[in-house]
Amino acid sequence: ETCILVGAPVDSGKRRTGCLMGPDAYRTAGLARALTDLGHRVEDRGNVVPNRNDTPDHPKLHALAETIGWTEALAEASEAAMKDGLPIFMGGDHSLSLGTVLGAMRHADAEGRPLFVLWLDAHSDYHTPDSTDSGNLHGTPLGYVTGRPGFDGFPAIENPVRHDNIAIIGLRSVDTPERDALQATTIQRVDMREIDESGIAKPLTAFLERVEAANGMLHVSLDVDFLDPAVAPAVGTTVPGGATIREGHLVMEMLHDSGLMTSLDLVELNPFLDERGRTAQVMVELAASALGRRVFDRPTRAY
Ligand code: DIR
Ligand code: MN
Ligand code: MN
Ligand code: MN
Repeated sequence: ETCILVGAPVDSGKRRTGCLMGPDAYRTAGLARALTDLGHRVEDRGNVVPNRNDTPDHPKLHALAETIGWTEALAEASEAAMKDGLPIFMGGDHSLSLGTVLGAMRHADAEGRPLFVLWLDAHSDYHTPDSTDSGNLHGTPLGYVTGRPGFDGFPAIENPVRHDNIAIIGLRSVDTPERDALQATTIQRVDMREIDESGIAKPLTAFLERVEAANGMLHVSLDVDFLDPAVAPAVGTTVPGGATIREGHLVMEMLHDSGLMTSLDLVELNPFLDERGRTAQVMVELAASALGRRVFDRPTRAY
């Protein structure tokens, strides 16, 4: 496999700064080396630069123009990287997925295949610019790519990701307007209670079977706060009661075994909040599991 590392030092999607240091933290934690050790070819394309954008300041939305500029630039970088291999976007806050998923959508359209999205996150990120209370656009990418209204100034969504093609796993902080909107869709919503009751493999297996049956492409977006803050503290929006390290690795190993993942975001790491880079290291280990690291070979695939 050719892994294409793309730095996306996006810090405009919320008010607390520091995610701009994410790409270099992943480089320092040895992401490229972990992947070459697994036998992959690795190309680091450096960091994307946002387009210039002159949209005026918005009374509620934080850093709207900058986020539009990132969305345009990252959509192009994403579409281009997907032609050449499996892109791993080193974030950057979650607003970077406005662009990376858009690029994946364009690539999938060109290939004539449906795009599926797996969102690993404490939050649902299903807001629109109208429904968000915080004004933080990192809470909106799933609203954007599914074609919800209100994204004035952003690239138009021509062929939205279908609700049936999305799973969100790890949920435990969903704002009321998101909750109401989500419950009216067929998006697969896996909250921590479901994980506690049935295990994380069962809902993931059901989702991957749907991806495979549709010959879909699969974009995976891994938010640091999917994990419990005890093991991954370096994120601005920690929510207690998250996934364990082993649940994280199981998801990643199953993704690898499925052979279905075609692009990956690593988002919301804020190295400024970390202690000796430990959260960056955890994210690198998870990425390695998604790209084939295992304890022993398995005779059959796990999903
Ligand atoms: C929250 C935060 N729902 C908001 N979202 C986060 O500001 O709209 N997503 N942190 O990962
Ligand atoms: Mn391709
Ligand atoms: Mn998120
Ligand atoms: Mn989150």
